[in-house]
Amino acid sequence: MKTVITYGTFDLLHYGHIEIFRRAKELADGGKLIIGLSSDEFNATKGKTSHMPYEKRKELVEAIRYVDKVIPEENWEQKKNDITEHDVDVFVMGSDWKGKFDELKDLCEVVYLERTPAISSTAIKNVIAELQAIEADS
Ligand code: C2G
Repeated sequence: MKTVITYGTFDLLHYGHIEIFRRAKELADGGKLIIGLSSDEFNATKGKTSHMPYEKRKELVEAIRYVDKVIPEENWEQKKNDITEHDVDVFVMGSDWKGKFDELKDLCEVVYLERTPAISSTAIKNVIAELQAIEADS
C-alpha cells in the first residue's frame, strides 16, 4: 500500500490523462492516488491558459475512479511540502518531465511514465478552434 502523487493541468481531460492516472494508481498497490491540480493562477505563471477553469477540471478529475484526492497546485515549490504532508511514497510525472524533479528523490520514489502518444489538450483545442471556424463560416 503506497500513496502516489502526480501533478498537472489536466485540461480537456483525455485518455492520455486517464492512462497516467491508471498507471500511477497501479504503483499505489492498493493505496491512494493524489492529484496536484494546477490552479488557473499557477497556469498563468506556466504561460498556459486552460480551456476549462480549475473548478471544472477538478470536478472531472475527481470523477476518475483511479483518483482518491485532488489538491490545488499553486506553485512549483509546494511539492516537497505536499510529499511530507500527505506521506507520499511515489511521485509520478509523464516522461516529458524526465529528470526535472529528481531533487525529490531524497523524499520519495520518483517515477517518469511514458507519455501516451498522439493525444494532447493542445491538439483537442486546435480541433475545437477548427470546428468553431467552420461553424462561423456556415
Ligand atoms: N500526459 C501524458 N500523455 C499525454 C498528455 C499528458 O502522459 N498524451 C501527462 C503529462 O506527461 C503530465 C500529465 O499528463 O505528467 C499532465 O499533463 P498536463 O496537464 O499537460 O500538465 P503540465 O502542464 O505538464 O503540468 O508541476 C507539474 C506541472 O503541473 C505539470
